[in-house]
Amino acid sequence: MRTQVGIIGAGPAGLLLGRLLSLNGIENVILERRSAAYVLSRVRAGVLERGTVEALEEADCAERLRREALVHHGLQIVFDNRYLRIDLQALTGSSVVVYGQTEITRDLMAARESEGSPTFYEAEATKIVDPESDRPKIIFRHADRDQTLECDFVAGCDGFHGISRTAIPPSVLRTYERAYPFGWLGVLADVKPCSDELIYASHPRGFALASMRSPTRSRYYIQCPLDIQLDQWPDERFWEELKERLGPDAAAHVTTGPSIEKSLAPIRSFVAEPMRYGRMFLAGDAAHIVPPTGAKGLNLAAGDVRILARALIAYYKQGLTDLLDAYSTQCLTHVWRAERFSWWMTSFLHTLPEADPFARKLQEAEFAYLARSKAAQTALAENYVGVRH
Ligand code: FAS
Ligand code: PHB
Repeated sequence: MRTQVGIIGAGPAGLLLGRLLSLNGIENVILERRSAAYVLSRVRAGVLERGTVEALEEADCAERLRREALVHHGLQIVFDNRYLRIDLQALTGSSVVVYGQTEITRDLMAARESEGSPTFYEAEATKIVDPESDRPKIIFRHADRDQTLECDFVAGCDGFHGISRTAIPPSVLRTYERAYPFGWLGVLADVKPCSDELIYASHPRGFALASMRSPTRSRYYIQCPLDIQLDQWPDERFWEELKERLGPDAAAHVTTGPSIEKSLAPIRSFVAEPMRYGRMFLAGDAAHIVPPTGAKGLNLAAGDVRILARALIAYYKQGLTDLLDAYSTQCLTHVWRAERFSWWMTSFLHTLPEADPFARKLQEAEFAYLARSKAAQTALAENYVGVRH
């Protein structure tokens, strides 16, 4: 089997890249180890930067988003029950939209289906052969057979647990990591959100986040130890803990109800450099992970893909290689900016399990400075709404 660009992974990065390439007449094949239903069952990101919306517009996949997405001009920070609104629109002239990653995946899958480009589900890539040659190959297992996809380029869009990074020799690959001593317990419920805007809450018992997917569907998270068992967290216990941490004003507006999804996510910062090796390019979580506190993960993936799609289009349409050569450096500038912001938001708002009093006093000082400084609020707002790629 042969194509121009072999894409490993049908998450947002792989699907968006495939769409942008197909719209520009560049053949591509997507290999996804899971079923489409499984990919759609994962509940992940919720907040889109303007750049991500632009990418979906470019991909001609934003029609439903335009209809259903919620535009948010601000967000709330609650610190020990003290409320502070960050006016994103007034401080940056920009806003963010709330539209679930699941819906983006659904829209991109539907577009790919209608354009007829090949996607192999339950097809696990097991090896990338000769990534530094001009004829790299992807070995994959599908329908109980080992098969080979020959291509001009390989896009490793296979997430944190994918295989693409292993195609970079250990002598070349550099990784940077910080694991946090807590996770996020997330709940999705068909109940009215407690607020029109997101609430990021820091409480001595831990962090909490009130988000949403629509005016009738809420998405909530609480910081939790990494070793919890989901069956120790029945809905009632989750709702009580959430309300305690959000503070009395927000808690008074929390509508409880049965969870339709409940999951634990580990929190980590991770970057792999370089994001290119020969004709293999890493994009999205395959190259970097950020704590979801800054709502950057999906947006970084979209940013990588916009840059990679432009580079591949320039190669095939004009024979240019300069954008391909600049890909890793250009992406990593945005990646490290998002890593810093996500680390700062996480350190500011989460309680460390063995937090000493000094650490909590520093967080209190951070909040006090944010509350009185337009410059500090602007810095937060600029990073939250993100940069154009
Ligand atoms: P993905 O991981 O989404 O997709 C990679 C795909 O590759 C998967 O479908 C996988 O099955 C496939 N794959 C892996 N190995 C393969 C192989 N060998 N062969 C073929 N296919 C293979 N971001 C936010 O902004 N906000 C959030 O709240 C948030 N919450 C998250 C919660 C969890 C539990 C996780 C894991 C991530 C969360 N993220 C969040 C980050 C998330 O949204 C990612 O940034 C986003 O999914 C990145 O998309 P991809 O890079 O496409 O990676
Ligand atoms: C979500 O809605 O899932 C969400 C929103 C903002 C974040 C993290 C997750 O920072």
